[in-house]
Amino acid sequence: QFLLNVVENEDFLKGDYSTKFIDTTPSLFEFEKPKDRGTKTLEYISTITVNGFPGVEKREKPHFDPPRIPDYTPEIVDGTKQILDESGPEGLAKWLKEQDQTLITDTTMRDAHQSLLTTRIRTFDMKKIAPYTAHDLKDAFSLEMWGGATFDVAYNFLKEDPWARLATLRKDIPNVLFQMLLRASNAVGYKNYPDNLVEKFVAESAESGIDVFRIFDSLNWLEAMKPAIEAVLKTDKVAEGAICYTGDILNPERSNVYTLDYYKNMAKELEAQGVHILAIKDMAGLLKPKAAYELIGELKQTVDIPIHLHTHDTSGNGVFTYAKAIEAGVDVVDTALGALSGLTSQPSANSLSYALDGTDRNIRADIDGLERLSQYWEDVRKYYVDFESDIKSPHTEIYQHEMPGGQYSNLLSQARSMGLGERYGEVKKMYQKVNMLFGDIVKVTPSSKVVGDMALFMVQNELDEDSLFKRGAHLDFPDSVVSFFKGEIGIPVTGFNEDLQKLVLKGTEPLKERAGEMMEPIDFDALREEIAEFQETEVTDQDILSYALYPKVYKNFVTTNESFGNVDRLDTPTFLFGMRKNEELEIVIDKGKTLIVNLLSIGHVHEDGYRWMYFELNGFPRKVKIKDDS
Ligand code: 3PY
Ligand code: ZN
Repeated sequence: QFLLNVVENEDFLKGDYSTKFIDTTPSLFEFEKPKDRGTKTLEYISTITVNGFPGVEKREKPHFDPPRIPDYTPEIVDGTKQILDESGPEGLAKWLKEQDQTLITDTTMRDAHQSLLTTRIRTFDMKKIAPYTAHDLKDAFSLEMWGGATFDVAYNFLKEDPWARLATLRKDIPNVLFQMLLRASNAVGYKNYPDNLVEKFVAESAESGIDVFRIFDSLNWLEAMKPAIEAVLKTDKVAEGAICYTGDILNPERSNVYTLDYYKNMAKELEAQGVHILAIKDMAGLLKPKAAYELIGELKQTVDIPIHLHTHDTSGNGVFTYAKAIEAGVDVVDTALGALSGLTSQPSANSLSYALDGTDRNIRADIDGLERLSQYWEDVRKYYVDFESDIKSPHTEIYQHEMPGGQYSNLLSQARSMGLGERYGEVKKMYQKVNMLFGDIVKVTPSSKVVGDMALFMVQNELDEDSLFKRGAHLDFPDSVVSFFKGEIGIPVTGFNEDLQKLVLKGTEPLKERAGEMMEPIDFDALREEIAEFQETEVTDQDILSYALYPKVYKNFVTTNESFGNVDRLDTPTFLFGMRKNEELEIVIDKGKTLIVNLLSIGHVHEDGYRWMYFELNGFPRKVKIKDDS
C-alpha cells in the first residue's frame, strides 16, 4: 500500500519531489483498511441492484422457482474416462469403433449455451447438477464443457475462472470424458498465438482434466492444425481432428471446392497426422440428411479411426441429419439436453432417442435420465432470458448465408450497435456476397468474424462488389479484415483473392509463413513477473496462460475480483439482478463460512451521485456507499 501511495502521489508522478519527499508527505502512510469478504460481497450486490448487470434489462429481481434437482442420490459408475485412463487414446478409439449403439457427446455445458445464450451459463448452475450428470449421462462418450468461447466469456462477463470450472466439474464428474473445443493455433482466442503458447496451453488443460481435444482450423488449413495436434499427441489424451463442413456436397454448382473428395482427402491427411478420432464439424448446420449419409458412408470407407459428427439444428433438420448419419455408421453424435437444444444449438438428445426408437443403433442414453436433467436446465435457462437470441423458429436461410450457430445473434447485436439493426436483412445478404468475394471460405470463429465485420462495413459504407474496388483505396478496412488478408489467421482453401488483398493491405506485405511459427515465443517467466505486479495471490501456471491469451481481460478479472471478492459464490439471480428489498440471502463464501444478508433499504441519491444501501450482515447492521450510474 505504501508503494501504491507513492506511485499514485501527484507530486511524485510529476517528478516534483526531493529526498525529503517521504518526510513531507504524511499521506503516504494513510493506508486503506483491506476490505473483508462480506463488505466486498455487499458492494457487488449493491452495484448490481442499483446499476444492473451488463446486457440485462434493469429491473427488480424476478421471482424464480428453484430449479428441479433430480430426486435420487447420484451414484458414480465407471464410464469412458476409465476406459481412456486404462487403455490410452488408441485403446479408447478401438473400443469406440466396436460399439453397436451410437454414442453421444453432450454439449449442454459448452456449445449449447454458447449458441443459445451467448455463453453466459455460470459454473454455479453447472455444479449443482454435476453429480446427477455423472449419474444420468454415465453412458455418454463425452461431455463438451470447455473451450470455444467459454474461456474468455468466463473471465470477461461472468467474472469467474474457467480453470476453476474445469476443476470443480472434474471433481463431481470423474467417470465421463471431458471434451474441449480448441481453435488450433487460435487456442481459445480469436487470433494466432505463438506455438509455444498453444503447446503449453494443451499440456496444462490435459493436466487439469481435459480428455478429448477437438481441434479445428477456421480455414480448414491443415498446416495450422499440426502444432495443436502434435501438442495433444505428446499427452496421453485424445486428439480429435475436425474438418469444418462448408457448402453442400449435394450441389456441385454451389461449389467445386467443398466436394466429397475434398473431405475425403482432408480426412486421410488428418489420420496421417495421427489423430485418434475424426470429427465433422458442421458449425452452421448445413449438412443435409442425404449429404450426411453420403459423407459419413464414404468417410467410413476412407479412414480407420472412429467418426464423430457435430451439427447445429438451426434449420430444424438436425435430428433427420443425425438419423441418416447413424444409418451410415457414424460412431458419435453431438447432442444437447432437450431444454438447451434445438435452433442454433445442437439437436436434442431426448428427441433423437425417441426418433430412433425401434432401430438397432439408437443412442446409448437412458431417456428418463435425459428428461430429468433437461427439467433442471429448463428452470435454469429462465435466469438467462436476457441473453436469448431472437431466433424463435427453425431458420432455413442458414443454407443461403451459412453463418455458424452462435454468430447470427452476435452479428445482429453488432449491427444494432452500429445503427444497422433495421438493415440486418441486407447484412445477411452481404455476408453471403462477402464470402464469395473472399473466395468462398470456411466460416467459423475467427474467420466468420472477418466475413461478418466486412459485411457490416460494406453495408455501412453503402458498398457493393464494384464500388468496393473503385473506392477501396481511400477506405480503412476493419482490423479483422486487414489481419485476415495479411495471413494472420492462415490461408484459405483456395488462397486469397489477390486483387482484394492488395486493396486492403495498401502495400503491406502479407505473411509468407504460418503466423504462429513466425511469432516470438512467449517468455512465460517474464509474464509471471508482470502478473505478480497486479495480483495479490500466488501466480499459477494457469494464470500465466490466461494472461498470455488475454492480457487485458485477465488483468481486469483480477482487479474486479479484488474489489468485489469471488462473485462466483452468488446464485445466478443475485449475480444478475442483485437483491430485492427485505430479501434474505444465504451465501456460502467458503467451506463453513456463510453470510446471511438482508437488504433493509436503499437510500436516495445524493448530489454527488452516491446512495447508501442499508443491510444486515450476519445479524449486524452494515451500510455501503454506492455510485448510482443511472
Ligand atoms: C467456437 O470456435 O467457439 C465455435 O463454437 C466454432 O463453431
Ligand atoms: Zn458448434
